[in-house]
Amino acid sequence: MKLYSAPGTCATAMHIALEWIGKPYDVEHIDFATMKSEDYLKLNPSGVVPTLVDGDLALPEGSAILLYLVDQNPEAGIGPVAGSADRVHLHRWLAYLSGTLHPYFWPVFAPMRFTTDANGYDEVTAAAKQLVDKALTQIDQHLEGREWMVGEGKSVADAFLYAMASWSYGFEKSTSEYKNIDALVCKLAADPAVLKVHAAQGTSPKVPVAA
Ligand SMILES: N[C@@H](CCC(=O)N[C@@H](CS)C(=O)NCC(=O)O)C(=O)O
Repeated sequence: MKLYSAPGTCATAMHIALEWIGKPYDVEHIDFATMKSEDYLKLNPSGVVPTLVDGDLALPEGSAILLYLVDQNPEAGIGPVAGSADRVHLHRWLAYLSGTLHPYFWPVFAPMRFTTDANGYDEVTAAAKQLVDKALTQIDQHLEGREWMVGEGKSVADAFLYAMASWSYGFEKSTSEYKNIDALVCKLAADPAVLKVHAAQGTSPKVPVAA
């Protein structure tokens, strides 16, 4: 099994999941130019990370990869298995993280993709930060009185949130201000598997890396 990733990106979550599973895997960190190369576009037509390659399967989309890893490794305890009561909540939160929170960050990191007005980047960034705040507030409220995003134990949804929450530690309203999210991030930042992923990436917990 091989994961294509890049340091500090959402693919950090899939890398953490592979560490939690504990079976052999390869990870290749690629840069933005390689993501747009002809060979890589055959694996991931969007030209982004993550992509998981498992035999003949080349699977893009972070949430699909996380569900695949849960289903292929039911004994690993990295998320509710198909058919269990909590499984629907795993779908819900992976969809929210990949479909709502993640896209809200993009205009902050790449405002030029969201306006044709070269003088309008500050406004795009400011508006996107308000959306990030809205989504993080909703997640923080969900975490009130809970230890983990889904069910009673850590899951791939926590790893996915961990990866994205790291992006806003440098914002005017830092991730630290969402106390339940920050508590979850701090817990995972002490997880040996997470520390191993940071070491492989050359990154550190809570230090923002532009996605
Ligand atoms: N919908 C995709 C989005 C993945 C994505 O945007 N990945 C970012 C890193 S966090 C990326 O590789 N961006 C490169 C680019 O947009 O050029 C998913 O959930 O896997």
